Amino acid sequence: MPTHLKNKFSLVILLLTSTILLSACDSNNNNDGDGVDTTPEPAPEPATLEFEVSVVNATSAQPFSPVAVIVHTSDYSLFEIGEPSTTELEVLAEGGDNADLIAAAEAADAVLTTVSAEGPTGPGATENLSLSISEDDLPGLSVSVVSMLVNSNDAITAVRGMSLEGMEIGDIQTAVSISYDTGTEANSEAAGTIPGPADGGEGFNADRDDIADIVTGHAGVLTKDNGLSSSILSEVHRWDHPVAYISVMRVQ
Ligand SMILES: [Ca+2]
Ligand SMILES: [Ca+2]
Repeated sequence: MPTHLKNKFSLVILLLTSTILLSACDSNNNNDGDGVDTTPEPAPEPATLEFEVSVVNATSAQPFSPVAVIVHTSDYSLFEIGEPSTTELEVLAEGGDNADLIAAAEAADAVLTTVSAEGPTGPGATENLSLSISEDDLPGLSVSVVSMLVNSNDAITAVRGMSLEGMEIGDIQTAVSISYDTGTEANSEAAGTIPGPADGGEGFNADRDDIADIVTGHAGVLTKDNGLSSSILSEVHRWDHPVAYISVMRVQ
């Protein structure tokens, strides 16, 4: 081969070798040969959903004890109609203290989170409480809400298991909430037995002296103005209709 051709041939070999080496280097860039970088992206953080729970006290003279909100799956229930109350619900229903109920809920596998109002909610007032829930936890989740009518022996209002699934931003669900008798204390209305401002009497008592030791719809109160002379209550403490509006709105 003439010298000038030999030099040209060497140059071609050198260029080819360089191209192969560069190609080899490129294979470390995960472009699969199609120019698209396939390096795995870090998984996105799950979105945080925000809900607001509102409780409107629709009574004339029954302050609500600090509202308790529990977010849970279908394996949790505040109570069952016709079944005995738990002791922690009895404590709430007779004295307005939700600490035991919240603690028991927090210890349950089926409960994701709880929130408590910081104080009572007066007649005509509204309590608003915020909930933050990871989007990944939403499937199967419901919210339950409970509070005592404090000028009573053991009356509560509650919503049990309002589903959060499928709620879009701006969606609102509202329950017209009735009252329940927890069946853990006789409805004597007697002085010394009612913890609210109408009496300032006893709260929780472990005795169960009600007509039946089961949770039922509440029959309301009689009061001294309606013939029960031993009652510490007057007609303003009565109710014969639903006692609360309980709403859940998704805000984020
Ligand atoms: Ca009762
Ligand atoms: Ca009791």
